[in-house]
Amino acid sequence: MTHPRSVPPRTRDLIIRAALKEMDHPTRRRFLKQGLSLGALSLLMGCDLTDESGVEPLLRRISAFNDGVQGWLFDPSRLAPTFTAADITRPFPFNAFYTQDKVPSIDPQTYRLEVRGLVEDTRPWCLADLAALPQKSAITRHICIEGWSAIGTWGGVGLGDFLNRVGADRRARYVQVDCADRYSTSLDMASACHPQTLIALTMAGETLAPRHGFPVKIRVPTKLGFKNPKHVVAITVTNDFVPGFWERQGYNWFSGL
Ligand SMILES: Nc1nc2c(c(=O)[nH]1)N[C@H]1C(S)=C(S)[C@@H](COP(=O)(O)O)O[C@H]1N2
Ligand SMILES: [Mo]
Repeated sequence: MTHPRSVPPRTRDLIIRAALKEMDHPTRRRFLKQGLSLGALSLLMGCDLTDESGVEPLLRRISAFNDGVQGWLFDPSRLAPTFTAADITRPFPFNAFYTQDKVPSIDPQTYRLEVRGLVEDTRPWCLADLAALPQKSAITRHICIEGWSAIGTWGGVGLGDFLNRVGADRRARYVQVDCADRYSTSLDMASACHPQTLIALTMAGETLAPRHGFPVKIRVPTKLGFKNPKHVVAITVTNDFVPGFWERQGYNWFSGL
């Protein structure tokens, strides 16, 4: 049996802070009256915290939308589900903050992927050089916060492998991604280096279609669709947090699945 006290103090504080942030006023008053302990919190939430397996459901309940706790819960060795060719969604839906006729048109000859920030090698990458790196692919599900999901095959370079190759400082907090259509988002370093996260160059075995992010999309199957930036023009390794396009509209930054 694991007592709540076995949770490290720093994490305990994080959980309690996260919980306080999520609580409405009457709940917060009750929680404060019972004392700010993890035991009181589990009682209040109606969760059984008699063993370690209770911690996750508790955390999910109190702070499904809290970045700090989601980051702490993220298990880099846990894989997003993969599917078979028969599961693939055709046609694959399009989504962007604009309509399809506004999809940016990018010249593959002059295109360069910029690499900036806390990296040793800031040489920009042309498409041929990216295509010459070891490639991998997976059939995964894309889930859009707007209420649809679809299954597709994305192929490309492992983002973690790429970050190692350019000598990225893996202790940095964020991998900031900027796009040709002025969209942006950022990933926590653990998600960026997750084995399924790709610098995607292909979809369904073919060059990415313009509407699906030509020439480069970051495919992150462990996160919601809006954390999968298309038409990527720059990757920056940084400790500076920049809220992305949808994060500025109030979407949760971590947005893990
Ligand atoms: N550059 C860019 N990337 C983007 C977006 C966008 O508007 N611009 N929209 C995001 C959202 S909300 C979704 S659901 C997916 C949609 O990708 P798809 O058109 O390939 O289905 O792209 C994501 N990446
Ligand atoms: Mo989305």
